[in-house]
Amino acid sequence: MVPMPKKRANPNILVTGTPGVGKSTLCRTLATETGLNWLDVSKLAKEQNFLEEFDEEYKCPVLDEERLLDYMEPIMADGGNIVDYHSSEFFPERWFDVVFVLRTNNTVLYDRLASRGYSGKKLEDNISCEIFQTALEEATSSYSPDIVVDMESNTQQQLEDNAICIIGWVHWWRLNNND
Ligand code: DAT
Repeated sequence: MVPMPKKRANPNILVTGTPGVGKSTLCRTLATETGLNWLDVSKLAKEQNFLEEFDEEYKCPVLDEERLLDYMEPIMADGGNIVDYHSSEFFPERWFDVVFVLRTNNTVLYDRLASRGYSGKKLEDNISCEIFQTALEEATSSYSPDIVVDMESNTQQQLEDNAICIIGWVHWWRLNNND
């Protein structure tokens, strides 16, 4: 049964994009500046044991989406969360008030992922995803285009500008959604 939506005092935000585009770096600042709860889904899945068998081809564990969603449902119903994940299509559309998609220039992203220790197919696949704008397409096909915002995340200046923009949006949302 789909739970009834209830009025929330704080928004739920999704920050998505290819690994390495700067989601965690941005979310950390946003959580500090807004007091919203940063939910790093990869970390949560590890901590709560929502990872199933290991995918040898992609060299990563497979996520048990159903258990993850059940766990997140009451947290999201309360509002006030910044969800940080590289994929966006399996979350219920009703959870989010806004979706930010970070994007990074391919050569910049290549260097960031290489210095994180990515190599071979894993590195190439992530760069291809960024070239083909997979995260942006996934977000625009899963959520209303009105709430999907595309942001460049190549430089420190852009990181700061993006943070200021999102913090401003949170203030705006609070003003418009609280009596
Ligand atoms: P993600 O959470 O999307 O995987 P991250 O926040 O861990 O990415 O960032 C990856 C690396 O890139 C990290 O060393 C910080 C750096 N970085 C992130 N955003 C940046 C930006 N806009 N400009 C310069 N460096 C950035």
